[in-house]
Amino acid sequence: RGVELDLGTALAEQQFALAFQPFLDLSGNRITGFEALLRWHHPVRGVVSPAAFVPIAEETGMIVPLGEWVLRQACREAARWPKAVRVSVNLSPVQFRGAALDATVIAALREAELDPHRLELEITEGVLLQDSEATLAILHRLKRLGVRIAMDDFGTGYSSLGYLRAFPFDKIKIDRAFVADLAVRPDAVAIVRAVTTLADSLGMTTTAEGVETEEQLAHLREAGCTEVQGYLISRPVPADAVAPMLRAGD
Ligand code: G
Ligand code: G
Ligand code: NA
Ligand code: MN
Repeated sequence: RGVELDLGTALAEQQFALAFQPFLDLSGNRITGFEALLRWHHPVRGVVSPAAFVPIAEETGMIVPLGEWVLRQACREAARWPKAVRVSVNLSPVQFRGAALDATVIAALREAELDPHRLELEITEGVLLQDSEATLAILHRLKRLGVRIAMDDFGTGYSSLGYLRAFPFDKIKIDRAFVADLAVRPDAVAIVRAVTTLADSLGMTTTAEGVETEEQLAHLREAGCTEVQGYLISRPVPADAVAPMLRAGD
């Protein structure tokens, strides 16, 4: 398996980079943060999407050192931004096994001297499906530091309402499948409204992902969505494009 071997050398040879995609707050029309998205600049294959290598990194355990690199790099980048907006990092369920995750997060924050309130961790339902006692303990320790927790890809898979009550989420990311349907299916509008209402009553905010058209944006505004993210606002950009974007917002 070429990719397996490659991942180790790729880390050592610094072939990974982060791209950043902004969140736009709909009440103030301001950029309130960026999601860090991992990119592998392979010397032969070119840019490889995480969809192609994260599953393999999860199987081999490489996701642990790789995920640690992502956390440290995201915190370091964010500490240099001209505005104190949030940075959001995707976590794999595998990173929650072994309970060292909170120590890794604390070390990344300290090393970068980043305010913990500026870090947000995006977790998927896979995290909730495994040992929930241990996972909850880790999430609560992170929350006590001031780190924010977001539920990613909400509405796909088996996401249950019970999870929303049991886990300390600050934000729900509405999966792009619902956003894509907004202009074509009335039930998608109803679902998005229901999710924003539910989030509101639980004290959580909502972010709609994959927003590509003005029509989708109009529906999301009307539904009371807190933030949007997607190609309509900006594609993921290289790290050095973040500062100019933040300054342009003044
Ligand atoms: O950026 P892109 O659309 O190619 O991302 C594809 C998938 O990879 C998405 O599900 C995204 O959440 C995931 N992903 C991107 N960056 C990271 C990362 O740093 N860690 C993990 N675990 N997943 C990531
Ligand atoms: O699973 P997660 O939500 O983390 O996935 C993030 C991925 O979604 C990134 O790979 C990013 O490139 C992709 N993405 C971001 N905005 C859009 C969009 O407007 N449309 C589509 N189709 N994909 C998007
Ligand atoms: Na995400
Ligand atoms: Mn998502």
